[in-house]
Amino acid sequence: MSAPRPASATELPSPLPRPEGELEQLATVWKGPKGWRVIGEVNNTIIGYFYIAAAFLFFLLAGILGLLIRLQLAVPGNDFLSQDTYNQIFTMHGTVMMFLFAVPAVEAVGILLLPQMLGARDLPFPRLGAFAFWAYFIGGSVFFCTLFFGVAPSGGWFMYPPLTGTRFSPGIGADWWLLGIGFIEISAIAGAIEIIVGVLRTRAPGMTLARMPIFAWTMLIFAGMIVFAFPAVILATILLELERAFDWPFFIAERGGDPLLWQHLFWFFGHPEVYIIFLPAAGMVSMIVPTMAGTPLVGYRLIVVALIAVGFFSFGLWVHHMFTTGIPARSLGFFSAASMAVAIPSGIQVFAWIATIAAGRLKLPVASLFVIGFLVIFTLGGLTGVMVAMVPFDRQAHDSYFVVAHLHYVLFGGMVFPLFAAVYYWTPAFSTRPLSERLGRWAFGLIFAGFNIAFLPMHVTGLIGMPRRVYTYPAGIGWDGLNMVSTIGAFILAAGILVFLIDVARNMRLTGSHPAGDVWGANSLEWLPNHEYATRSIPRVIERDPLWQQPNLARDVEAGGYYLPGTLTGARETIVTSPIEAEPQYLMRLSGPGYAHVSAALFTASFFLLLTVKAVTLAAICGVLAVISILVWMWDSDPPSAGKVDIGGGIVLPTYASGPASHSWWAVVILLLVAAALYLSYLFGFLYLWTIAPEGWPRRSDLPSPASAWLSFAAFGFSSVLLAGAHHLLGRGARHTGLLTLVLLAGITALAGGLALDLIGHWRSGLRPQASGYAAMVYANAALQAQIIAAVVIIALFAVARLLVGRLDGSRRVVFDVLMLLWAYAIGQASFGLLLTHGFPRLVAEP
Ligand SMILES: [Cu+2]
Repeated sequence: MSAPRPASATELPSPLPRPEGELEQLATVWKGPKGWRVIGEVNNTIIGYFYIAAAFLFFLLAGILGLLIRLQLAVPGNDFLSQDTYNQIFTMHGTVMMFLFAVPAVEAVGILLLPQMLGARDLPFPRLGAFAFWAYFIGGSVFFCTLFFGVAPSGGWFMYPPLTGTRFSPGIGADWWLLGIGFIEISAIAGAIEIIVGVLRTRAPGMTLARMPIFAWTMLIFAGMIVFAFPAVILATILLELERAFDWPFFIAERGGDPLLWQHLFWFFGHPEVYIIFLPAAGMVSMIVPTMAGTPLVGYRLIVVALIAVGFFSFGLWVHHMFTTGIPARSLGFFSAASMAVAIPSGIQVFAWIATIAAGRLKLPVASLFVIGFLVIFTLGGLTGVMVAMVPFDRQAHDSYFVVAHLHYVLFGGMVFPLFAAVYYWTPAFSTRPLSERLGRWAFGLIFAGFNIAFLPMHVTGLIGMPRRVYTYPAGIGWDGLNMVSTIGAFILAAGILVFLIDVARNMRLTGSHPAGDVWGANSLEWLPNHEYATRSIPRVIERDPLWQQPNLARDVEAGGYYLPGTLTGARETIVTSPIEAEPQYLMRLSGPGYAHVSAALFTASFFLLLTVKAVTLAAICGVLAVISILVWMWDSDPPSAGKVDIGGGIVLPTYASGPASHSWWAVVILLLVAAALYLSYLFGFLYLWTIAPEGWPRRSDLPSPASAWLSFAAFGFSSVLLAGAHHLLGRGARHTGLLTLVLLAGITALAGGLALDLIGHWRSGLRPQASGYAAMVYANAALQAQIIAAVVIIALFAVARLLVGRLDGSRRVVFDVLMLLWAYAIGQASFGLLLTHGFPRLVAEP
């Protein structure tokens, strides 16, 4: 390790002895429920464990499916699995790995590590994090079980129509995918919102953005990418499900739809998805390498820039998955060049790690071995990536085993190896001892060798012509030996994972109260002494590698010498800081354990799953119960101010914030970005179908009379006047409660009425959603507006209820602020929808 520099002067730590009973009180407030009641726990440490365990379970299950695939392909002409079963198994292998393992596993590591790493007691919305976990776990388990009943989806993990339309996939397998995955994406978005607000607003005082650990940077970018990428696939699943359930022909070419629209929407999500998984894994590597090399990370700022560049550019690459679909040559050139260019910022990171290793002396525990394995395998995957980015090569390799090899090198190398490194590295921060070095070396050796034996030959298998997704092949065309080798490799890989499992099981048996702690001589805050309440006091960060540059930090933090050494309001608390400079702003009170968010997750999952099996009445009941659960959960979530408190070091903070300063306001703004991304995806689809199939579009005489659109506009305008009025009235005090209630109710009525008028106009002009891709898009607009408007109506009624019982007023107003934001957004989006579905067709229509 480089010689620790002395800390520069700060006002902390305070030398005062801490008051009697302070520590006991802190521990009591954070003490979690025991026994079965633990399902109500919301503390990130517990939820993080659950999350990681569940993600790993799905990894094992999908891995077993991979082994079944390899068994079937081991010899030519095999009848071990039937063709239909094989199709379900490879579809579920890909789907579960991507949606139920990779993204949740990364989110899980974030939820577990971020608070400690940032110096927060917990992330800002503990119940939202717990809700995201339960929704994912319940929904994912049911989704996986469809395999046992032979009703799993079988159209491949990217679910291309027309194969997945009702004509070629008549059963409910595709519906499971669409509703199940759409739902699990919602849980990923909930987690992403928590992570963004957590990273930006709950860092320890003094941890400016430039001092933030790289892992936190990558989680921030990860979550930001989820916000913009996932809505595209959510929209795609909504459209395809509408087509399957009600025959709205978005993807049916004969009726003015286009199956390629699915591919665009899917890969607009699917390509960034690769980086969504990879960036946090790279962030983990950027934490492990400096510790193991004993020297600060080389090129911190350059890495941050590279990360942002990768995140940004990855949104401009989706068409490279569609090179063989007849895209115009000019676009091919652009997307080909962009795909090769993204190797540059990715390469910057690789070189920064190599430079860091060269600058220090690398210790080689198992965590480092997995990092080296990652560097080798991911670099190879990157190289084949540059190859398939070239259009002529891709034409040959497309849909062959070459691509299967490439994607496993990128995903397994880029994500699973770093994840194993992370588990070996961070176990002592949470467990009484590190994992076994001896078993770990065996696990690494088997996994590394098995992986390469399984996937390296596949490059050749693909190049000599074996297509992916065939369930068997004839003997004697040169594929037999290679496939057998791949199968043997897969089982060696599985043996390595078994060794790892045995090690983890042995480690978990040794329970004890104190984590082993900083066994590697690390530099970041998660290695401070760690309890249920995180650290005893929240440090002031003055350098980028605090544990190296402030040598007494651990001792002083544990002695309560820094901020918030106890509880000031008797609740779970953490400090909210400013987003860039991390200056303390207010004390946030966090929600404790409860069950409403668990029942919300249960009923939301039931709603989607029952809808799949067409149990509409039951689904509706579950939907209502889900909304009620959410409202119960929200009822206590906006406690009144508890006055000003002294967090130590002479800093006095308020205990309440509203408007743009509050963490809730930030969360809602991010939610609105999600909504806007969803609507932009829709706008893309609408215009795309217009450019592809203008013949399905109406003539001017078929369009609804402009009167209905003007009436809708008037209703939305009236609603916005009432919105402004409500805002004004709340500021004027309690005398106006009755009038305010009236204004709110009239405002949401005008909003919903405007949408109804719009729909009536289209319906009366004779337009039916089944008629054409255009018609289906017009009604899809109404469906999207209805979603947002329903949310506004529910929250408005919730606000009215709080107003009437005195839980909402001019100062205790977070719920009201949330309503205002959503309401204003709903008016904007609905008005835009009018322009799009009434104005635009009129503009382009033939007379
Ligand atoms: Cu891609």
